[in-house]
Amino acid sequence: MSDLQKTFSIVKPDAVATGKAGKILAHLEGEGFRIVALRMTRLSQSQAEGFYAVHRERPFFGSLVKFMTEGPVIVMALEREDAVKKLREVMGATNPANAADGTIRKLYAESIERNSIHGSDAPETAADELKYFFTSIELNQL
Ligand code: 3AN
Repeated sequence: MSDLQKTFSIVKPDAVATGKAGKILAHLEGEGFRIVALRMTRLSQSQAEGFYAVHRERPFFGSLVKFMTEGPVIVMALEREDAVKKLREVMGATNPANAADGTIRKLYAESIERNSIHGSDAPETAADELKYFFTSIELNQL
């Protein structure tokens, strides 16, 4: 049995705006994730640019930042065994057209950009992304 691990997730603006946030949270809890910390917020331009800095040379960067700042999002710290890898499985492929049946993106995403959920892609990324949005007290108090 592996140890509990934390990962970072965002319910993106498309999913919040279309009333899918509750279903996505229920889906995550149903897959064994515990919600450790959660906040509704609206990303500023500089917060979104900083968060997606690894993608700044990609052609879709400007559009991605515009999308991520268009409305409220829900940022979350999630915990379970093997959380980083498991969240990526439960989310499904980046492009919902390629996502497996039953995954969150297959069920709820609109397009490769408006794809309803973010999940950290590796344990090191998860640590950085959790720190970007939450204090150590918020991540450890409950
Ligand atoms: P994932 O979210 O599956 O980790 P990344 O890290 O490659 O995928 O991309 C980050 C975000 O950038 C995606 N969630 C999506 O919103 C957007 N994105 C990725 N690829 C494209 C693309 N080809 N066109 C438009 N947006 C994209």
